[in-house]
Amino acid sequence: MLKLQPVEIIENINKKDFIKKYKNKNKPVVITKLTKDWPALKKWNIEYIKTVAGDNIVPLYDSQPSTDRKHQHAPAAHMSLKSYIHLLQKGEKNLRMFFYNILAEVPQLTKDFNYPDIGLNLFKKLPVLFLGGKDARVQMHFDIDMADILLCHFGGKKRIMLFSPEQTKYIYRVPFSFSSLNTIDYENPDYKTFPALKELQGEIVELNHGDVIYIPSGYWHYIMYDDISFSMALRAFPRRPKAVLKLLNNLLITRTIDGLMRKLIGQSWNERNERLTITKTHKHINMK
Ligand SMILES: O=C(O)CCC(=O)C(=O)O
Repeated sequence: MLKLQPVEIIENINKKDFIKKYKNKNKPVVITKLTKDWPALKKWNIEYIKTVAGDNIVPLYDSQPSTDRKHQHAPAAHMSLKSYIHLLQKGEKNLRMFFYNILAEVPQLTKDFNYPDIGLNLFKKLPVLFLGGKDARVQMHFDIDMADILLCHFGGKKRIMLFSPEQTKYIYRVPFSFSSLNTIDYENPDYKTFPALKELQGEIVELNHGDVIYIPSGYWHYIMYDDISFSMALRAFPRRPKAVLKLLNNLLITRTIDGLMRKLIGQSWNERNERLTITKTHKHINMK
């Protein structure tokens, strides 16, 4: 097993303490009562989502690594939300709804929650929804926009592993991507093939209906769905110059180069990056 500490869990917190204890320290925390006054706490379950948005055609993503010239973030399928939910209820676990824009696609849901005043400058135009089936997995990644995230969870259980940006050197980050090597099983790490994982130190927590987790900017996360469930992410874009530069670099340079190289040389670009992932990561442990 990886070295994982429990994420701190609190009931509630005021703005001043949140900024001091968590935001300024880039420290994740789960807040269990932040949603206590939201209509969503009573209303939001999978059947309700089906009622309000069942006819919407939604893009679905799988966890397959992108190969050849396929873009890293291309959807694997499209179907109506009610057909998708039906698939999930029959045991589908590979297809997930990812970054679905609530304001644009299901504005009715915006009446069911508010933007907590806890010291994050939350961007009100981009509440997004993530939905997946029991046993779905979200690959280890960090968010390209370097946002501070409040992930508000509903409908069942999900577990999250978190790793700070300082742990990047042990995580097998694939160059020109925002994720780690897809062949790694973080739940049953193969230390022989991936010895740097022995050095990796992170945190883990289980989220239940109504819980909110604060994921600081640049944090790696790996998600395990234990039930059919969904989360809404509220995000605050970075303001500190270092994080803004990272965001611009991710969006304008890293992503552009990756897209161009995939188009130009296809699969050999992916293979080159996978090889580099191993050599670069193993340099860190050999230097110790
Ligand atoms: O909960 C999920 O399915 C994914 C959430 C996530 O990866 C994110 O907010 O960046």
